[in-house]
Amino acid sequence: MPALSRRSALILGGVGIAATAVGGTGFFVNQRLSSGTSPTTPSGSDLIEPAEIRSVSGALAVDLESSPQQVTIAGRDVRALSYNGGVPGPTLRVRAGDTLSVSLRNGLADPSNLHVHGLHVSPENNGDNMFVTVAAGDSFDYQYELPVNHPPGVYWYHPHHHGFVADQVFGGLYGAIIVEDPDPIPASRERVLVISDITLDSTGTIPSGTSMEKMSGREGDLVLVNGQLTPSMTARPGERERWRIVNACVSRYLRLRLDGQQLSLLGIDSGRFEAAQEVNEVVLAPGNRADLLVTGTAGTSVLRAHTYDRGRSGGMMMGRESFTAADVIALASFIVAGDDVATVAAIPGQPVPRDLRTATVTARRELIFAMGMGGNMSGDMNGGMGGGMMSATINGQVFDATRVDTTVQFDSVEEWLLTNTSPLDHPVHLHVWPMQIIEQSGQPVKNIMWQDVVNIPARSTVRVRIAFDDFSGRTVYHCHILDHEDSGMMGVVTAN
Ligand SMILES: [Cu+2]
Repeated sequence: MPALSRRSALILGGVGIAATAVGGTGFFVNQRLSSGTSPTTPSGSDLIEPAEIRSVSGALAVDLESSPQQVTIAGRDVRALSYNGGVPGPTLRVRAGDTLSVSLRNGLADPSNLHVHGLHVSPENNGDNMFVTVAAGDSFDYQYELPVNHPPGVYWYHPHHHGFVADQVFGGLYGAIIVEDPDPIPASRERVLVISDITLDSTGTIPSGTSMEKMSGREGDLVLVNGQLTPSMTARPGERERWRIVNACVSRYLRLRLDGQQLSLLGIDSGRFEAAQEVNEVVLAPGNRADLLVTGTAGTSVLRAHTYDRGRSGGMMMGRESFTAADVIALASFIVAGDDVATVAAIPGQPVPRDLRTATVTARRELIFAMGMGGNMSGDMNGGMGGGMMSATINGQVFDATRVDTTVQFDSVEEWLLTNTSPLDHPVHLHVWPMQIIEQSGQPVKNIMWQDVVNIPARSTVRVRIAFDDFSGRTVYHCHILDHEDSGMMGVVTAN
């Protein structure tokens, strides 16, 4: 099977081709477009990165305004939601020990707030406080003090007001946060790739999800990189690039491949590996991030999202029976040409990650993530899924901001068994404190794996350990399929 030429990659990434067979192994399906529409900009335009704002002398102060804006997405004029006029919002670059101050103005018609996803900062007061409501038209000043030993890596920000999260993120509200390395990792170029998905109707408006879409977790028709449809990147052979990848999709899992190129994974979320790992693919659940090194090999490669099976509905209510989509989606092209570049310097060794497998555990508990009929067909459930037909619960309960579900002892290590009884995967996110994955489906994990979004496959279990240190206070854990979170699959945890 011949390699995809740049031209065919552009065509495949473009419009109007429903499906093109590739080598008989399957179908390479073009991104779906809403019927009756066609983008005005050809794909393959250069990747544009979000504006960047860097901390200076230990401080970064930024004004963020969320508002409905006319923006260009996938080459079309679209009415979307935006931070500071862009989709994504600006990239915030900070260092361990910095103070990040964000003055959020909510220019939306609905309540909102801000979550700095993955940052190890206080959840109290004007920190990463999930109980803050910023009403339409109001402002709120957040201040985040990063510890001096804050892990470097890729983080992100997005709204987190219960009941509105999926709509606001799907609408375009997300941006990257980079915590720089104390010792730089040599790379010829750094790129921020915020991957999101979106659906546009014929008028360039983002439709609100149907109740069926919300039940399964909505997936947009278009998968974008920095708001662009199949942009292109160029490099020279031998160049080592550093890609900061964010999965900002509301529900879509990304099984990313860049065949033909050498990929080396520095870490996932705040979990930096002791040594970079050579990989063929990277799977990111909604909310996960990858810190990836790409060393250029001459030729054109296509960054693709391959199929990922996140389960089956098994129920008559679901819009789709299976989420094993046949589609392989082209996200971007990577064109490596020109003279070879001299080999770049070696990657400096990274600290040995903390390992809680030998820690003293003060408490063990189980969280059961379940979906099902709510047992109340009258439509007055708290779930907010419409019609009151579906429940998305943790330990049998939907979210209640006035209830504390889990009280942990500050400065202790706990072991949590995360159990998913439902036929769909749930990516579980705990704020403030990252989780070390120690067991998957009853099998011990050999490597030291730290993540802040941990996928619990359908009808499966994952065991994690958590060190509730550095910050006390009240925050949340929830499913990062944001439609599930909005429907109630979220709980409150207090460390004190
Ligand atoms: Cu879920």
